[in-house]
Amino acid sequence: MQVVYSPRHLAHDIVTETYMGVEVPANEVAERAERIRTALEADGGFAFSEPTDHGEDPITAVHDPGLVRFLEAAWSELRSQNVPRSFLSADTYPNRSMFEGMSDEAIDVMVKEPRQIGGRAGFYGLDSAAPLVAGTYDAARAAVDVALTTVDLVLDGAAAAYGLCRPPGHHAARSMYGGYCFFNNAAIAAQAITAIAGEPVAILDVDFHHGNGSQQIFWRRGDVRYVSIHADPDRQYPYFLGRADETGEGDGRGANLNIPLAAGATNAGYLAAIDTALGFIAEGPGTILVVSLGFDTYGLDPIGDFALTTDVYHEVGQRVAASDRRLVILQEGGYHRPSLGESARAWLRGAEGRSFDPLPAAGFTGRGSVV
Ligand code: SP5
Ligand code: ZN
Repeated sequence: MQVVYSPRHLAHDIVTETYMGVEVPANEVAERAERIRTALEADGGFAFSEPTDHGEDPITAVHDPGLVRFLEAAWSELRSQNVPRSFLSADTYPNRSMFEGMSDEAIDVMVKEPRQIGGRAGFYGLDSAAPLVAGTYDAARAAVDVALTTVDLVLDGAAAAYGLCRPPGHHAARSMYGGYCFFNNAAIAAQAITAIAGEPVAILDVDFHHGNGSQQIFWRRGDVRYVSIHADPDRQYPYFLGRADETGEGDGRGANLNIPLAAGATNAGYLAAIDTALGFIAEGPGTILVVSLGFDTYGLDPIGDFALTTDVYHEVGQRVAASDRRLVILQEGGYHRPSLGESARAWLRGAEGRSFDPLPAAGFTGRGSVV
C-alpha cells in the first residue's frame, strides 16, 4: 500500500498539554507518527512518498478563512503580545450561556474576534487541551497536503492509500480548532473528492472520540455521509456532540450516524458496530470511502476506555475493505505509543487482504491481562 508521510509534522513539537487547568505530559506527540512510520517501513510492504503542495483553496472550501488566518498568526501574536507561554491555550471561551436571551442576529453583531491572543484562541478554540506552538501551522498545513495527496493516489486508481496525518483533524469544525486538531484533514479530503470526482462520498470515523468537526461540517450535506463509532459523550470528550439522535438536518437529514459505545467495549461489540456502520455506508451512493483512523480504541490507550486488541484492527481493516469502495485512510488519534505501529500495520494489512503476523512484542490481550 502507498503511504504519504511528511517530516514537517515534527515542527508541531508538543511536550505538555493542559488537562482541567493543570499542565500534564502531552498525548499528541511527534513520537506517535514516527512509531507508525518506523513500523510500516520495517514491514516492507508499504511504499512511502511525500505530499505535494495543494495550496489553501481546498482548506477554505471547508474552513472559515478567519480560522486559517488565526492559526497562521497565533504564535507570532503570542510573542508580540508578550505572553510568556511555551504553548498557546485560550483564556476565555464564548460559552453559549453568556448570551442567553439574546437573539441570533444580536449575537452575530456582538460576538467579534477580539485582539488579545487569549481571547482570540477562545473565539476559535473548543478546549484548553489543544496546545499550539511555533511550528503548529506549518505542520497542520503539511497534514492537509498529506490527506490531499492520499486522495490523489486513490483518484489515480489505487484501491487504498494511507495518509499518516499529524496533527489529526476530526475535531476541527468549519470555524474552530480543538482536540489536538487544527484543520480537518478528513473533511478537506472528502470535500475534495466530491469536487474532483463529482460523486458523493462517505466518512467512516473509527477514532475513539466523536468527530464533532466532521459532523458539523457536513451536517446539512446529503452528498457526504458521516458515520462514527466512539465513546459515549456522556463520559468522554467532546462531551457536547456525538449522541445517537444526531442524524443531520436539511439536505443532510439521515446522512449522519453516531454509534456511541459504553466503557470497556470489546472486540466483539466493536465489530458489531463496524458492521452497522458499513451497512449505513452501503445504503448511500459513492465509490470512495474516507476512513478517519484512530487507535485510541486500544485497550491500553492512556485516554481511552475501550478494550480492543491489535488483532481486531486486522479484522476491521478486512471488513472495511470488503465494502468494495476505494479507501482514503487518514490517521487521527491513538496515544499508546508502544502499540501504535503494530496497530497501524495490522489495520492496513487487513485493508489490503494481507495476513498479519504479530511481532513477538508485549501487547494487550484484554483488560486485566497484559502479556
Ligand atoms: C484526535 C483525538 O483523538 N483527540 C482527542 C482529544 C481529547 N482531548 C481531551 C483529553 C482528555 C484527557 N483525559 C485524560 C483522562 C485520564 N484519566
Ligand atoms: Zn481520539
